[in-house]
Amino acid sequence: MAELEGLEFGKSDFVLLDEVNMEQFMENLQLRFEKGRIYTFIGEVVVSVNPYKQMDIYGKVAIEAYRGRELYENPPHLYAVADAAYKAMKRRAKDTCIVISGESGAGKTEASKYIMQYIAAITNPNQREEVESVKNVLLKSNCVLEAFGNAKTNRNDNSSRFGKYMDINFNFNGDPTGGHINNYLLEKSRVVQQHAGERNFHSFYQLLRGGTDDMLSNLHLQRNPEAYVYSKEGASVITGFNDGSLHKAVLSAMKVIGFTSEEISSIYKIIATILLLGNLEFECDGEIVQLPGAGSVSHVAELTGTEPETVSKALLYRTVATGGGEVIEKGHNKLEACFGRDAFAKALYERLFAWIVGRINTVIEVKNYNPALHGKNTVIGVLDIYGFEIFDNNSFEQFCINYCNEKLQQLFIELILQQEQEEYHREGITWQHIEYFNNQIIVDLVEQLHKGIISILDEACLTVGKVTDTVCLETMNTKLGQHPHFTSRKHCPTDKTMDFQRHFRIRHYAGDVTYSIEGFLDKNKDPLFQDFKRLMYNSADPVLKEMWPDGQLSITEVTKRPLTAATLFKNSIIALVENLACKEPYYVRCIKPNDVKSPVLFDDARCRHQVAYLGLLENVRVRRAGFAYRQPYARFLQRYKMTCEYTWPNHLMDTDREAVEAIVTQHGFEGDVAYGHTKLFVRTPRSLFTLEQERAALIPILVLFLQKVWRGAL
Ligand code: AD9
Ligand code: MG
Repeated sequence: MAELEGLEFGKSDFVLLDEVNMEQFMENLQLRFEKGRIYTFIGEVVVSVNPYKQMDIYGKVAIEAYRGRELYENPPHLYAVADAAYKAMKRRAKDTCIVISGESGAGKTEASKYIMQYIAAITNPNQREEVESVKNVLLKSNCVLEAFGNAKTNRNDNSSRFGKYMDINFNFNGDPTGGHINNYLLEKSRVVQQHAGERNFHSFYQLLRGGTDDMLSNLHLQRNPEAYVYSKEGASVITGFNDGSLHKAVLSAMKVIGFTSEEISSIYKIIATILLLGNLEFECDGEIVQLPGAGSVSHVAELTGTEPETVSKALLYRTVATGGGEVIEKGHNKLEACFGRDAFAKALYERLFAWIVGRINTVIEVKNYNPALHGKNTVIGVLDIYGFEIFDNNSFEQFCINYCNEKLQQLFIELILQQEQEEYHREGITWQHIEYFNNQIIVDLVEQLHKGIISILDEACLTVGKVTDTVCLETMNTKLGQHPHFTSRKHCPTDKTMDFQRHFRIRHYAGDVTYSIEGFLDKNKDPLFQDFKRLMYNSADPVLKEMWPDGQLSITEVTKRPLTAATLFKNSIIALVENLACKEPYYVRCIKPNDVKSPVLFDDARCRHQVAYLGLLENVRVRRAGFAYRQPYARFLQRYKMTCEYTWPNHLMDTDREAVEAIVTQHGFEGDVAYGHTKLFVRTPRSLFTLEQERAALIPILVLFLQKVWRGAL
């Protein structure tokens, strides 16, 4: 609370602002940032501003200060939220989740790591070996996933290019027993192409810069990333990471997790294969396309446990089934061959990443858990998913990422704003309605069946014959032209910033984003010739083979059209949101203070924009107008009846509500509560804090008393 920190650091809860308006909010945010107070509460929500410098606030002393304490007892911190989620899980056997949101570079991944470290630090006081090992794997998995799933972008040197949701399971003691990681839409297009100044995934540079000479020579690689088409962009960029030493850290993390040396060797063979594939060039001899670099093909064959001839064949031809059921081989033209090679490289990486996640899951999944023996298995979920992205050129990936952010914002609105207001209404509590923007309309624009953008894309992908990106854009313009969040020629025919042949624009909750339609259909269809799948399925390398089970189908068996990338993503995000919605949510809202990674610059306009679109002001208003805590009368009574002479051990009043009133009156905070139909609402945490303290002081006395009764001493 502000009093704990001193007012020179500003208000530590935005709820305490004199007036809730943008000016005061920004003033407080800036003051706290400049004073090194990067966290501020809005009730139970933590607002975090990326400090862009190491802060001495995460050590053992801090962990001890937050451990087991109530949210409002200490200055705002990620640890306070982590502890609240943990306590709810342990005390009330509630599944909880911590949703970390904010734009790219705002500090989500760092926050998720601190939260996990905190949970690891406060659990397993008895140092039980099996629990320590689970914790170790959970922590080490970050290092591996970041190596393979993160990359330098123009927004963030260590940008997560996949979404991550991690469940940590706990036994009745509150110790971690295992976990599960879900990954969402890895940005695989980065494997073959990066924007100027950006890099491929860290893993490529780590191997090239950190692998031993022997290792690289066995993988037929040169040390220099500039030697490879797929890694040369950004190869010389200094990122502040030491790729070489990180490679060693990743290797050691993989060993701790339990990857065998054969598995680790297969992983790096795949990385090497991808780099070599990228350097393969095709030559045209009339109509016929050839591969002049026979050496590289044999290296690819060696690394993938296949034969050079079959590799060449898969790169140059595709097998097709004719209408009459005949199977023929069709030679590629140069463009098709390049497209096939790149699609193969992307798929290799995507499957490798999914396999790594799956492999970690097999190690951490809860085994032999018997609820009858061990009590209810509870869960804390931590969501660290890519932030809202606006680039100069926004493509299919940004479209998916921003759609995902719309869904999460929708969940936030539903859980924090809407439900809050609806509950007051239901409970008959006087309440002034707060206006906020409900982004459901944008979610519908993207995902609605038959009418939404994803449906239009899918339809274009399924149409036989050549539907081009431009034709698909035309359909969108026709079908969605009237939509208030879809900018088309109809809306602004004179807008010079848009080329209506190539662009469409969505008015997202976080701002307008202009997408370039180019490549949308290919990325959505995500085709990969069956020949590559079969090639990999027939690999002598068991790890690689395991990643390609669909390669066993022959071309005549591949009849069913696979779901498109956008639909698969949509389904996974809907499932994610459903999963989050049934947990008790805790929120960390991250803000990026500037675009130049400066620890001192507070870019007012940039921050103001984020505060606005994250809906933080509405959040404060709802919170301020509302009540911090609420509990059904019976539960409140159960917990605090010992603190009041009229209710202990049992009350004699007509209803639980009356008994609760007696407790409230005895402690003198009548002015701080409201009585709903079924629940008590408490406005400030302080009242509850007093009760908690009193209860905590009484429990040992009570225990002593009961022990004496049992022993017959009384
Ligand atoms: V993205 O959507 O994955 O591109 P994030 O995850 O929001 O993004 P990230 O956590 O990676 O951002 O933070 C970006 C950088 O800011 C980090 O690499 C750190 O250099 C810096 N950062 C963020 N949070 C902290 C912090 N609490 N202390 C110190 C921080 N530095
Ligand atoms: Mg991240």
